[in-house]
Amino acid sequence: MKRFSGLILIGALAVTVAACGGGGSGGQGGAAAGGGDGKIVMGFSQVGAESGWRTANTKSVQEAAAKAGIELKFSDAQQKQENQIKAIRSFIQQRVDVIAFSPVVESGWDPVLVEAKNAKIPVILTDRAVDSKDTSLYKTFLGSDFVEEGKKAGQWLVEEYKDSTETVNIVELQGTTGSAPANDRKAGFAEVIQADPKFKIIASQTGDFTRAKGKEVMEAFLKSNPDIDVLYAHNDDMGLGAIEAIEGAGKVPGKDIKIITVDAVKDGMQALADGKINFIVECSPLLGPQLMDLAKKVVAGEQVPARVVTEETTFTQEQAKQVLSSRQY
Ligand code: GYE
Repeated sequence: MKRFSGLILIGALAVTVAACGGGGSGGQGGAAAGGGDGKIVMGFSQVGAESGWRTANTKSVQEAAAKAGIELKFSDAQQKQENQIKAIRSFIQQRVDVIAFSPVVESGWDPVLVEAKNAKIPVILTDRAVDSKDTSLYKTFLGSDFVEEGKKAGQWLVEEYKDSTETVNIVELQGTTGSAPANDRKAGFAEVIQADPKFKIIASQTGDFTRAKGKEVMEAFLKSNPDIDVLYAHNDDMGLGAIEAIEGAGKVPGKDIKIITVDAVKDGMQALADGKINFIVECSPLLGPQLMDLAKKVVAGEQVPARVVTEETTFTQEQAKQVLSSRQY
């Protein structure tokens, strides 16, 4: 799928030479890997493996690439922006056909995106957005509407306490600091609950989207706040960690402290069906098939929509019981 250029010829020659020499490690660059067989080569920089959502997302991307006949160069950034920037630079050097990545935080991407643009390699944002003013730095953004997710969490809470006049003390476990889902889920939730002054966020801190950090921060919340009514966790994993902390403090999750989370991964849905979580806003990690479709179009030079939003729902405890066995992740 490469444009013709002297470089490609040299690349092809290099592969031939390597193959003749009995090398053929398969770890060559885009031109080499894609050389001859017309296969699209995608460089994908994943955030990490911080949550059940992320694991399901990685699986979806890998399976969809294999199914679509796209060669995937997968790189795990271990939640570090510098690792993602390094991976993207390496994809540019390897001259892959398309770069897709899920930016760990929103800011600070312009320089490396300009490098990709100058190298004429199209970029697709997957799952999370960047805050670059120049939207020509990427072709499209595929992922959820995180503000909407935060709003849905807030709307459930408003409904749940509609007959109560007492203060509702809320603690919030935020996702990774500076990430789009943390920023947006916080904003959407705040926007909805601020309409009624009885809702008070008495503590809000990051749990980095992990179970371990969710537990640790919830333990601290419980120590300094004896009167917590509600926990809003930006993902299931932090909520599940917090449940351990709540039980450890001798309280009953789902009853003494009501819990709202986002994602709807298996373990979260199980806890919801078991009555330990009260409400989950779904965020689908199954972005692989749509990503591969978009990649094919972008590489072929076709127009794609600037934004592709994933369709999602919400789950109550009753609904979780009904759908649990048929969940894919
Ligand atoms: O909600 C969380 C994960 O970016 C939507 O990242 C994703 C979020 C997801 O770690 O569990």
